[in-house]
Amino acid sequence: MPNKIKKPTAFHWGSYYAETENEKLVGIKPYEKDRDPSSIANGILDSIDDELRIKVPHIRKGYLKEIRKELANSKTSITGKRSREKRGSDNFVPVSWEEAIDIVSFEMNRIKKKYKNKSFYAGSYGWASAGRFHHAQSQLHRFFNSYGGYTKSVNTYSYAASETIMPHVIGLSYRKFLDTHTDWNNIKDNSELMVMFGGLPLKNSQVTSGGVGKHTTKEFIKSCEKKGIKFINISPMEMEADIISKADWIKIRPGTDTAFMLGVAFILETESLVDKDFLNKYCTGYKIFCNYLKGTTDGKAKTPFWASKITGIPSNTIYDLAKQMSKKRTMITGAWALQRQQYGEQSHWMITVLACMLGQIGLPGGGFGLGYSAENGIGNPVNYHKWPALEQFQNPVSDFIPVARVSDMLLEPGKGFTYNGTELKYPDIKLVYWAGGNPFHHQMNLKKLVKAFKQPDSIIVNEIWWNSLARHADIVLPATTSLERNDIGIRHWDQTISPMHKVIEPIGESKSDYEIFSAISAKLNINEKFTENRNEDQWLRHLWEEARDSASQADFNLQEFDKFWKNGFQEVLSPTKQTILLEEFRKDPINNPIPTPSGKIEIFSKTVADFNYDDCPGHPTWLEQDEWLGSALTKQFPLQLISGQPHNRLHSQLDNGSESQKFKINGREPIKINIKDANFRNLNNGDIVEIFNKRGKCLAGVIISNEVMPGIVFLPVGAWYDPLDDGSFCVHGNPNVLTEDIGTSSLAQGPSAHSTLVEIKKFTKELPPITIFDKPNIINK
Ligand SMILES: Nc1nc2c(c(=O)[nH]1)N[C@H]1C(S)=C(S)[C@@H](COP(=O)(O)OP(=O)(O)OC[C@H]3O[C@@H](n4cnc5c(=O)[nH]c(N)nc54)[C@H](O)[C@@H]3O)O[C@H]1N2
Ligand SMILES: Nc1nc2c(c(=O)[nH]1)N[C@H]1C(S)=C(S)[C@@H](COP(=O)(O)OP(=O)(O)OC[C@H]3O[C@@H](n4cnc5c(=O)[nH]c(N)nc54)[C@H](O)[C@@H]3O)O[C@H]1N2
Ligand SMILES: [Mo]
Repeated sequence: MPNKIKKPTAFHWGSYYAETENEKLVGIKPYEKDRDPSSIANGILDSIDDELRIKVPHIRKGYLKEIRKELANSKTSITGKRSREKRGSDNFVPVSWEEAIDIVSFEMNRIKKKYKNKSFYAGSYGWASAGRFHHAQSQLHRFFNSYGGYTKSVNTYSYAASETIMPHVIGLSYRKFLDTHTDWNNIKDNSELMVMFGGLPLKNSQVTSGGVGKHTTKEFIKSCEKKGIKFINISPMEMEADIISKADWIKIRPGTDTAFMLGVAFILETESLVDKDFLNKYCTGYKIFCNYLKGTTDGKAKTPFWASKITGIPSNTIYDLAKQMSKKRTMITGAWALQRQQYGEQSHWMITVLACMLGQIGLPGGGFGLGYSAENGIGNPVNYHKWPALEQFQNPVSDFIPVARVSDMLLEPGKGFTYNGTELKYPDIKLVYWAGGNPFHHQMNLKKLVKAFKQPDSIIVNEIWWNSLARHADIVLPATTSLERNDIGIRHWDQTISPMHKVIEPIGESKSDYEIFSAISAKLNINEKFTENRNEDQWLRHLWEEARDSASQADFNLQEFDKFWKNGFQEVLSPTKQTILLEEFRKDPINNPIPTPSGKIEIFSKTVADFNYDDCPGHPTWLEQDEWLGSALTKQFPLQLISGQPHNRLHSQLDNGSESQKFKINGREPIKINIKDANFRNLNNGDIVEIFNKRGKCLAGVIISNEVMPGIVFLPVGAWYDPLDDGSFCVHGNPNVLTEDIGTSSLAQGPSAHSTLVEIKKFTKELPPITIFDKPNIINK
């Protein structure tokens, strides 16, 4: 009889039972209470022990040769000479853990002595895996803070522009803002109209950072439709949620939402549909904004006709929508994608202003929300609770970068940049340490990143698979997946607590990030500080005890650790009341002011205006992006590329697994294109095309689809970067060879991926092979 065992676990995309037979992973079955489980999990079954797993430490050949020589003569000749040109193309040499740890600690020591801690970059953005303890970034930051600190990164790729501007507008931290979104039950019971900029991308609600217990978003959308709520999708794309909700589709040119909303605002103002009492009592700066709206300040009234020319939407549609919105209990939603573009700050701010003009903020089913369905957690009814996390210690280094500015930092040390009212300089980075993220997936303009990665002396990476990041490193340390270690899955947007059992032994000699940093910290004499003398089991018990303490303070109980571990998934924190964004403020703005300078919602922000940024003025403003469907560049590159999230994986994770691979076309990532644009270019389903602009090109397989409007193509992110030539040509379909690496504005400096124009043609030459799923060249010395 095979020995079949089933154990609970959790991923960002759900809670599951992992099944093993004779200690091999054979199945992944969803948690029985999850009625809408995600199939992303299937991708782990055939990738967990595939030939791309990194099984032992590896060091790039040229680097190893130099550093071995230095180590041998370390008393006489520490030159610090590190050749970098072959990064990304060199052979790799397997080494023992002992030697790898010796080399890492030698290099860290050398750089700390010579250049100080600010020359370490451990901003290391990325989603890593679910689990409170083995969270790669937390481990990395704790490790570096134990060693005197590092240059860090701030904000996210997800919503940098929004998370920087919104605190100026509504005062709340972004975390608090997202936590207190009006919940789906409240929307279902009270809303009449949902006006959605960027729709509700249901494919995205398969995940929540830290994990999902039960997927609920689809059910909520269905029940809202059944209740008779009217949905309007203003987007370049129509997706599953729009079909389920029977949404009307208003096709908008990407990047023009602010102009569209100004057109709506113009009608509200000129037809006296504005809630004046709300604006007086709860907002500041409407008058200044209104001067802009009516054209007093710039000579251009933002009429529906004006908006129509920019957005491509008929003026009467804009007019009708304004009327409808003013008559109904209206929830306005904005996708995060709206602000992942140049001047991305404007659209989310303008959504807030529009909601202020309607005066329904703080009322049941009214107001606005940003990111519904971007993750299952947004608006998921749950009693929010602050859970304990691994202590990361204080970072003594004050240098930081806005996260998406990583290439600029590496390429231009010492150069000045602005961020949220401050003027800063890029530090001179000598060592980059990445754990739990993949910049060769997430960074705009990959050719530039390849160049940037050639700047520092050393690049160290903890990775699971031989993806493009591992191949661009000097030292590659093999990390375990979450199925090869014990952990605890808890997240504040979800009611399910998951014990995450170790299911199989680590593949090869891979180690958890905790074990890796414990080993290095022993060499650096910071082991006690880093580990506090606890092993994995002791840490889990310690964190669980902290969770129990915080639970009892919040008046609920958690079982003792051993029972929790044995009993499996637990449901906690069911909500006692519905959440409405800014409800307390609405009820009593004098006693519950919001923490903006005025205590009110800032339609005009003096703080932002005083920063004097042309690219982010003091109130929401229509600013024309360098690349959009109305720009002169469309003569050369007439299509706008939306590189959104993939439905069948999380970013680049599990792209080597079957769940991602089965959708590839001739091995290439699929690109969606409207029939008109396909016919014009003589393209058919299944053709391989070259997508190109002045920055780069990539190949992809054609899907003709009426989900995308004419003028738009949709190529998901996450195909493992498989470069040819100088790095600007990806034969597999990574859209980030095409995207521009510019900040959203001087304010947030966020990523601007969606502001990208391209052209497409059939690829008629011999297809270059995909090589990223073959092992890199590994030699034995
Ligand atoms: N063009 C374009 N680009 C984009 C976006 C876009 O819309 N368009 N979206 C952006 C957004 S919103 C985001 S959030 C980013 C996402 O970018 P990332 O978060 O960097 O992408 P992931 O593929 O999730 O990378 C996670 C990496 O961690 C590794 N990993 C997983 N678990 C562990 C672990 O326990 N230990 C270690 N050491 N490693 C582990 C995985 O193998 C994987 O390589 O991409 C951004 N990039
Ligand atoms: N399956 C899966 N789910 C994920 C992820 C994943 O990798 N896989 N990643 C997660 C992460 S890290 C994040 S940050 C979220 C991201 O969540 P989002 O940023 O919301 O997701 P996107 O898929 O980039 O875009 C959502 C929609 O916005 C539309 N859109 C793009 N530009 C514009 C515009 O200018 N105007 C209008 N009106 N609409 C526009 C797109 O057509 C798309 O339909 O998703 C999360 N969910
Ligand atoms: Mo994200």
